[in-house]
Amino acid sequence: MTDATPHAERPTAAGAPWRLYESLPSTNDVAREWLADGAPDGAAVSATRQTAGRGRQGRSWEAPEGALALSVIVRSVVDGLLSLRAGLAVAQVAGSSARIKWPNDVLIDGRKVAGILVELVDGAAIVGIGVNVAVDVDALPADVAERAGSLGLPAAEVEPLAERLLAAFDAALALSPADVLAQLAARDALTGRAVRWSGGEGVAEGVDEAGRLLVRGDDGEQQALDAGEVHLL
Ligand code: BT5
Repeated sequence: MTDATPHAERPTAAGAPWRLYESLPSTNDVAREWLADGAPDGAAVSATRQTAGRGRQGRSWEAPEGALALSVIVRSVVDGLLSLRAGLAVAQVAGSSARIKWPNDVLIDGRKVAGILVELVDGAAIVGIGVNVAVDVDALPADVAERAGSLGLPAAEVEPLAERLLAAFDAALALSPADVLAQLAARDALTGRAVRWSGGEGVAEGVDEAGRLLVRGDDGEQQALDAGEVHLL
């Protein structure tokens, strides 16, 4: 449980409730409590700083001053493309140079400016999105700073960007799987890159409608791989 109270509460563009906090341990955890309390589809929690942000597989996510941490409760479209739908939304608000690196990163000039963590709870999803909106990358831990980037916006832009991101995510949820994949293809950071998995090596060739990475093995066969099975070479 968190004792924090939002500094503001207002509707998203789609009319769902949105609770805005200054600082939280993790917006995904607050969203999870709200979900258990019956939060409606599209309900959102945001913070401009996180003290215990989570990445995937037990990794941590740094969200110091100038960060946006946003979690959206999704009850309507819970499919294997959710993380990519969120990535498309981030890329749209981050600008034309933003690229999506399957399964959950958004890069600018090869540097990670955003990460996405989708958690499934009782048939609903909590889509957590961390964006370095105004983060001073050099102030991140050295190993993170090495690969991180920032949108380089002023701190006053964090909440306005969150509002645009929520609207873009709503639009991305309305896309058909085929349209998600078409939009991804225009922003895909992985296609053509060499990858390795437990069964072999090959080249990334896009994503399928279940959200799996398509790879062409050195044997000429195409396979679909889940996140966690693949390493970039
Ligand atoms: C992710 O995990 O990229 C998912 C991050 C999701 C964060 C959001 S914020 C809102 C919501 N609430 C939460 O508690 N979490 C979500 P993963 O692919 O496992 O990447 C984690 C790795 O990214 C770390 O091990 C670092 O190497 C790197 N990293 C950590 N903080 C970063 C940052 N601010 N910018 C760029 N890279 C970072």
